[in-house]
Amino acid sequence: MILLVLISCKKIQNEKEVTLSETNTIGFPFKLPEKKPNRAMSKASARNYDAYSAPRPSQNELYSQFKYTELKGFDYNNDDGTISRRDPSKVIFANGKYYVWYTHRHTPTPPQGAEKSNDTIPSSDWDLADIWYATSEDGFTWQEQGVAVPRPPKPNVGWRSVTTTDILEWEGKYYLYYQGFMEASGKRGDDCPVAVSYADSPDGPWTPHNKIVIPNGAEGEWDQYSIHDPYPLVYKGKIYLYYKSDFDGDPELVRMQGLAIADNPLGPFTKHPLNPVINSGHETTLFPFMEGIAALVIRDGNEHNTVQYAADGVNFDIASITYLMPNAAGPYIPDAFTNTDYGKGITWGLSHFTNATIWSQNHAILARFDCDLSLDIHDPDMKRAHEYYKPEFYFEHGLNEKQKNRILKENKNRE
Ligand code: AAL
Repeated sequence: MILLVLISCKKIQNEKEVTLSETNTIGFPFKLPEKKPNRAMSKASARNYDAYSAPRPSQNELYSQFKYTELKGFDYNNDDGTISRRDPSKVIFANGKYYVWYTHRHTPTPPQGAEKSNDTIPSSDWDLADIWYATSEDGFTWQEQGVAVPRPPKPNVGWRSVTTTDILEWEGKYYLYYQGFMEASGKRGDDCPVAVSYADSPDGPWTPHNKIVIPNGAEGEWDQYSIHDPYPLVYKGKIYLYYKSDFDGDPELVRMQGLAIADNPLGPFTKHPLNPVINSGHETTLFPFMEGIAALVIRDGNEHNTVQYAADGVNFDIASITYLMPNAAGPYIPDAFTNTDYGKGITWGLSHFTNATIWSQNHAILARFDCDLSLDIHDPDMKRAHEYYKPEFYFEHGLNEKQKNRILKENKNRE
């Protein structure tokens, strides 16, 4: 009986498929239809209309290339690894200039790993760090202003290192969220909760709240150890704070992103029951877009190198696939805190390059990225779906010794 139904369904299905495809009496049109044509379509042809806001990347508002500019104004002590600047916040415009905050490490030596670390020797590039800030007239040349949030005295949250900060403007006051380390990163993983400091002016002074505002998850939960890259936006009249966590344990950490929501910058924050809401990516970068939230999902996970979109700020889909995405991007988002119901998107920001020279001088540098993920501009030179890399660029990404030996062995076995 069951077999009969299956055969008849298959038959119906086959019949249906047969009949549908039979409707395609002519081939797919030469001129790419702007709208989804009413014809039988393969999954891929249908997806080109269902999954993207336009059938061409050049017309897809959430597709962009990324262009990079070296910044002026930051000294890295001849790149000897003793000075590092990384994980920039979102850029804001206030008092007629741009502001950015970032992790600043100035230590006697480059990072030496958890074993060799001590009160002055850093374990990692973001160990023994404080949060500094800089301002700029044009976003290319920056004036470093100095420390904004120093490490608090022991045993306050963040006494070992305060890093990876991001800014929120709420009811005329400013809030800096940051990772607060209570031990050298790497001793027991990159474990830390999130803390916050507040001020009436972007120039400070900043008052530490000295309490954990985004706690680690319960034992056994995905975010039980690390709450990283706190990233607040104002959305639907509330604070939507996205964050990353590293889980599943070493050696191959899994990175995903979650959401915590609050009505007050000092909390309580409620973690969204559907967390994680983004299944890939590393540092968090998101912005209001149309009635929803868009996200840059950079490295790590099946959906790395994608721009994603959630019309509700929670359920993200891939909106485009791109490349050379900015690491730890802090965009300039004019409507990040305006509680907009129709976000306009982004065109530039700051990002970082880690291990800017060699591991023995391990340090990171800040850089500027530009893109066209904005409804207000249309820059065709940002919307090309290909880059012509020189052979050297590919040969730089060469085989390692282990791979070469494997191939040599395979060749030997073939003889
Ligand atoms: C970055 C961020 C967090 C991590 C470390 C410093 O990429 O994800 O800040 O803790 O790496």
